[in-house]
Amino acid sequence: MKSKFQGIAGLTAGAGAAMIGSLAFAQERLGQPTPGGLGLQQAASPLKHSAHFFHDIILLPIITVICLFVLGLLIWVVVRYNRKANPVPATWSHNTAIEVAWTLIPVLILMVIAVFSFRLLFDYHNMPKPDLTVKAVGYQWNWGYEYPDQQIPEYISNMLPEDEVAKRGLPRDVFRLAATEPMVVPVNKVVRVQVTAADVIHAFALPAFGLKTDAIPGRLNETWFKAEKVGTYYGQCSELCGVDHAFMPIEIKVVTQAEFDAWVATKAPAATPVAAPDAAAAPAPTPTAAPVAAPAGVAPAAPL
Ligand SMILES: [Cu+2]
Repeated sequence: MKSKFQGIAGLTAGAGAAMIGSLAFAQERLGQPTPGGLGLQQAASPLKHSAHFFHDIILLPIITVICLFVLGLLIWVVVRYNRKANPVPATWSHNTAIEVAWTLIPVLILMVIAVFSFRLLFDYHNMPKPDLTVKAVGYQWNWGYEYPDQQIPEYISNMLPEDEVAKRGLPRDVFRLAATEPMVVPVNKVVRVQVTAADVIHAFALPAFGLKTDAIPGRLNETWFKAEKVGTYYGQCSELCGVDHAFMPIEIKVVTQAEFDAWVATKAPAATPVAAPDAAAAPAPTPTAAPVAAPAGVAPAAPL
């Protein structure tokens, strides 16, 4: 029996060490998942810090204490009240004090959780004054990004093919996370993301910023983030949207204000032709020249 307990203790210690090890490793990876990682992704925005606090400081201790308490009760009942230890069971039922306690205590626990949960919800809801607005539109199966204030028309962000990942010198791990053209935003600026979809329901999600907002056709949802560090951050569509749901990643590149301004200049409407959502199916953009006028005296053709 003793060796069994030693085995369980060893397993627990091993799992704990593995957990600490992977958490330490996860620290090295900002903006992307870690193979074998545990817990939430490293935070890179105020909302994600609040989410970490709610999960790590409020929920996890409460869950752990409840699990250990219930486990202790089960073990106590099994050991103390099995047929051998307690051959003649008591015949009473109901205990008012216990029934009041097991109703009130969970209510109090839920109230504590609710207070912190609402505080986090309000953090999401109370967006500070935005410095920048980006419209993200979900399509089957890519994302379109538009910057109305900068006059940047919508451009399409597809999944980066595997050979292109290698060509760009990116680590193999970011295949299916990296995109052909990322969303680009300046660091330490409040970015308002307006989220919608053109066909089915998608979801705009990026763990490091704590983003997860449904993209619903005919509805404009809003979320926000303020990236704290320059870098590349990855997310994915998080609503099962069809056969290529797994292949519409979200890449957000956070740069300095100067780099952002330079990028905006390259994306100015004069420099880049407007990318249609479905470039293959859409007709080529027509030149902005005035429509050809019908020669004088010739009646325009009747519509068919
Ligand atoms: Cu999707």
